[in-house]
Amino acid sequence: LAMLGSLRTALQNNEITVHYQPKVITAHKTIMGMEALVRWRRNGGLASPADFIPLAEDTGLIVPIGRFVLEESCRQTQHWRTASGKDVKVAVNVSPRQFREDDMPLLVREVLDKTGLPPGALELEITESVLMQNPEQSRITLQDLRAMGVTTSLDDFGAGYSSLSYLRRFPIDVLKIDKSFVDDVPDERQANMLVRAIVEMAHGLNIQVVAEGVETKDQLDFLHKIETDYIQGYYFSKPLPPEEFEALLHEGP
Ligand code: G
Ligand code: G
Ligand code: MN
Ligand code: NA
Repeated sequence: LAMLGSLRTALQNNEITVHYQPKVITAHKTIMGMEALVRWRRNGGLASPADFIPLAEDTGLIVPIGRFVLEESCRQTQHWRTASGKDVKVAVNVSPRQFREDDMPLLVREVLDKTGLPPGALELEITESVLMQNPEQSRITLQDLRAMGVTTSLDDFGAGYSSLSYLRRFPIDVLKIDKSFVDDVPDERQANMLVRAIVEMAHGLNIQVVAEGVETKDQLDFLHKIETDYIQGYYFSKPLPPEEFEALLHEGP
């Protein structure tokens, strides 16, 4: 309850902030974009979204917080694109409740117009559970987003009750292979087989693949060998505050 009280005032007190984790092109090791990850400056530390997103989701506070994260990360990304001349793209997590808002695509349109970010430089990350709970509305929302030129990725793929049929039934552009699979490559044969099959299948459906939670060179080498398009994980960088991400972007090739 104490947390709820302070979460209600977090936005107006400028306590909500966004960190960025690079996504790297596996074949070239160059940064293609980043995932925006919300943080809450609280009691002198940084609260992790795992601790407050569920509460925000239950109370509806996720709607204004999500709107802030979307606008802030689009604004920041467009600034970096102009300042660096690099064609980077930002991926923003959208919670189930946010995704179900009727005017979600309209909000996205407004944020793109306001920040000047081209639609193709925005990706929205959703989870399978959203599609499961609300297939009809989800399809319409995803189609609206695609018509706008915004791409969509399926986060934590394989962690839940994944159904391959989603990939055929919904307009999804990218799969993010859950860290729990990535953790077990290249040492466990079954994980290797699964990840390889996911990548092949996705490519067959014209879907790109990101591996999440990559921490070692051995994982990277395996994922490169099986042609995983993009890598995200501590091996390259943890999520960084904007100043540090900017430095990383400038030092890259
Ligand atoms: O950095 P990590 O602790 O950042 O994130 C933990 C979880 O919180 C992840 O599952 C991530 O998808 C989720 N998350 C991070 N940022 C956001 C956000 O802005 N909105 C929503 N809905 N979830 C987020
Ligand atoms: O659910 P989602 O995929 O959005 O969650 C991303 C979460 O994973 C964030 O909490 C982020 O900080 C964390 N993360 C990103 N890369 C790594 C990694 O290489 N190792 C670990 N342990 N966590 C990671
Ligand atoms: Mn995510
Ligand atoms: Na994710």
